[in-house]
Amino acid sequence: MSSIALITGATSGFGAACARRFAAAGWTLVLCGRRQERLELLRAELAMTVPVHTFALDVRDEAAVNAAIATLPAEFAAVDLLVNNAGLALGLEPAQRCDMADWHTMIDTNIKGLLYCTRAILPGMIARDQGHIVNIGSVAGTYPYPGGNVYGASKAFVKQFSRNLRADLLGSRVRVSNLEPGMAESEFSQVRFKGDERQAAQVYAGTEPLRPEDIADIVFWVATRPAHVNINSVEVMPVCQAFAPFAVSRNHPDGN
Ligand code: NDP
Ligand code: 8X3
Repeated sequence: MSSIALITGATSGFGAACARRFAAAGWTLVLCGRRQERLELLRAELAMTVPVHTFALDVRDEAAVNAAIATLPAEFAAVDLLVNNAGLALGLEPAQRCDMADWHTMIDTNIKGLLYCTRAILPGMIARDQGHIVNIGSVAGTYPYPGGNVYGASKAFVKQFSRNLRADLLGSRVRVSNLEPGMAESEFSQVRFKGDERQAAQVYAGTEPLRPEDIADIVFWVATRPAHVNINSVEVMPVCQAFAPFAVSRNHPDGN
């Protein structure tokens, strides 16, 4: 019997690439996201290869998450791998100018949505003493940058929650990993800049960013280590991205 992967945010970017990567290896797929038509296209593409179950889901809706997981068809119910991928950044303004509604959306999706999915899936994994949760964090959860404010903080939550889950799961065979990518080209920047294609394109101009397929390869590698091996975290950037020195303001009135 093939392993079963449930991937949130499968309608685009990393999630869709993960669906294709795991399908290529024969995994059974449970795919969700809000855009039903994208899910249907993905199912049409992949269901010839592997069993695929799709359902429209907004991960911010706790009751909907619980209902969807509780009513998975029997052949899809024993989820071996949860890829908590659904997430987004909104805006790149300094904190004092941010839209509070954007902050709510990021917290509700990146933090609370991930918690709802995890909490709904975990009891089954514990009961079967088998399973793996791969969370999609970000380098933004470790390294601050201007305008990263709540997005980075939400990914710092994902990082520490992943580690704390490992502490709680000690003694079980359930694994937890946090994947922390840097700049990758997907719909991420179109979402961040609310459909401003020009601003989104500028993020990747003149660079060779990570591709969703690069991330899918890493998720697949993390998920296919021997059962006694837990990859705690993977941080990955494109070669064209690196670190800057600390920023220093030189506006002090007593300065030279
Ligand atoms: P995309 O915008 O291409 O994909 C995001 C996915 O999340 C979509 O499938 C979207 O589906 C889904 N999603 C967003 N909100 C919700 C919601 N409320 N309920 C259900 N699904 C939702 O971006 P990426 O593939 O790049 O991003 C995937 C993850 O990777 C995110 O968590 C992001 O923060 C993270 N990441 C991205 C990086 C990058 O540079 N691209 C780098 C590091 C991390 P739909 O709209 O159909 O609901
Ligand atoms: C996305 C990467 O650097 O745009 O998580 O925040 S970054």
